[in-house]
Amino acid sequence: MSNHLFDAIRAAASGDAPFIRVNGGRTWTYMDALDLSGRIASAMDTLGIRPGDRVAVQVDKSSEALILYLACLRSGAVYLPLNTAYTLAELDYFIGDAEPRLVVVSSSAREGVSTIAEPHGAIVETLDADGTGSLLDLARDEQADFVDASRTADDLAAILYTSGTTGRSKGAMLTHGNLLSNALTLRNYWRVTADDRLIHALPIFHTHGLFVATNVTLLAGASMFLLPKFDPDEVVSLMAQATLLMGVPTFYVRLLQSPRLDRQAVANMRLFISGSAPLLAETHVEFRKRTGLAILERYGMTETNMNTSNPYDGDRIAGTVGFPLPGVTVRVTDPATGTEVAPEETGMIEIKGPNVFKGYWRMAEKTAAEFTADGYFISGDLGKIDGQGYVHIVGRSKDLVISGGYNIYPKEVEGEIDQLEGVAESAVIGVPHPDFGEGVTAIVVCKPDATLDEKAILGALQDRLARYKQPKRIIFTEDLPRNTMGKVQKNVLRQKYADLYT
Ligand code: MCA
Ligand code: AMP
Repeated sequence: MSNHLFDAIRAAASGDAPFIRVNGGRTWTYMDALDLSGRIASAMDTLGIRPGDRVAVQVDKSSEALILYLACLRSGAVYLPLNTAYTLAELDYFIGDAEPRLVVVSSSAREGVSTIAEPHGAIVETLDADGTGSLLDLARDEQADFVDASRTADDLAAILYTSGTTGRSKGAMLTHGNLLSNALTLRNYWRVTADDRLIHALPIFHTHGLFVATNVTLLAGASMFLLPKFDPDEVVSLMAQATLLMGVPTFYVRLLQSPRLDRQAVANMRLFISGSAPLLAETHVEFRKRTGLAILERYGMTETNMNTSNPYDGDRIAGTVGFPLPGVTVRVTDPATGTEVAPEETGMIEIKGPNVFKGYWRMAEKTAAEFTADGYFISGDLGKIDGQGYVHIVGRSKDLVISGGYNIYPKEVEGEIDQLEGVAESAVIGVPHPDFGEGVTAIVVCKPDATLDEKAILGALQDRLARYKQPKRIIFTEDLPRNTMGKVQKNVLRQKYADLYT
């Protein structure tokens, strides 16, 4: 029997070598991770989890949480990580849609989540940030020598939800083949070896921290310093022992605010990688001036893993996302006609390759709508390929805000605001923000005689939307600018409020 992704992870693992280093705490060897993942997989088997069953996980970052991901791969379950910021109202949709057999949450959330999960027939177990919890209690009594489930390249390894531009969130189905092919490509492209030590400060419920950072580390037999969250001071301190950092642009903006960041601090570091949102050219330039090192920017999506990367050896050009990765085809087409445009011309970025997902969970029509007739995934990002072959992202055709590397779909926030008593309509936009890249901003039109203020609206959103989706500012206005078709002109609003946070 073979398990497509986990067999490769097992083959790269050297038993005594360190895998996870917890700052000021325990070091987990690869053997330790194999042992605990085997026990957890056995415990899930005892609970009745079978290959193909979804396991939803909303827990704080910990070594055990990463090992739970490995246990799911081994048991053939489909791993479904959820942002810890999601409210119960948001969780309700994901659990109803994905119908997980098991939901793992922190013990403080157990009661609330059980009321949602149990009516859907899910079992609820716990895992806390300190590595304790009912799932681990069950695992302790189990055997470590679990027989890994048979999984082919085409079988699902994970479902990651991405918010929908026009309504409900969509579960992107990622296969063992998608994850393994992309991780091997990145490992080779970025020259990651067993000698590398990654500073892992990203959340582990998204592609960046889960697949890019973790799978690449695993497939290189490398190790990681696992931090509970990003803390610039701690990251600068760790650089003396580390070789690699992967982060969103906000990491680099905040690192530059540290007077401790200089050439000496990065003397041991081999590579700084940025992605998930545009890295401002000025951040790239400033970082190079301070450290002597050029940040390597790459471009990816939940649906496709990583698509392009600046080169390891050649010029890493600020404001570009580099070249298509080996095996990945990137083209730019005219959105009106679908025909490929000439170099330097702007159009829709489309992607094809073994990295591209299998489709949206139980949404065959939405899936079909996002692929071209010849099998390219339509990214929703607007860009161009220059004469040297570097890909540039110049905008988005999808109505999306990216704040600190998290995606926020305005439609979802507008839907919540529009339901409030006294609101006539709203438009949610992203405008330049010095820390988060874009700041979520709501422009609200009130009904006559309504007495709403910023505080009242923000208060009402508190339990409805995850914190990062909540607007940083609410602006009241008499009416929204519209084009002749009656569509709100968000570009006009973005221009008008461009200096709000600067
Ligand atoms: C936290 N807050 C945020 C964000 N994060 N608000 C807007 N955008 C955010 N990203 C809220 C907090 O709840 C808090 O609210 C206030 O803003 C300030 O919090 P702070 O302590 O400064 O935040 P933090 O905890 O330091 O987090 C900032 C962060 C974090 C480190 C940038 O958001 C982060 O780790 N982002 C990474 C996201 C990521 O991994 N994206 C990859 C997606 P208050 O104080 O008012 O309560 S994968 C992807 O995009 C594709 C595939 C790709 O290419 O990688
Ligand atoms: P997600 O839905 O979280 O997978 O976010 C994917 C989106 O993030 C892409 O479609 C891009 O719009 C954006 N993105 C990711 N990496 C970059 C980058 N290096 N530069 C600009 N945008 C990026």
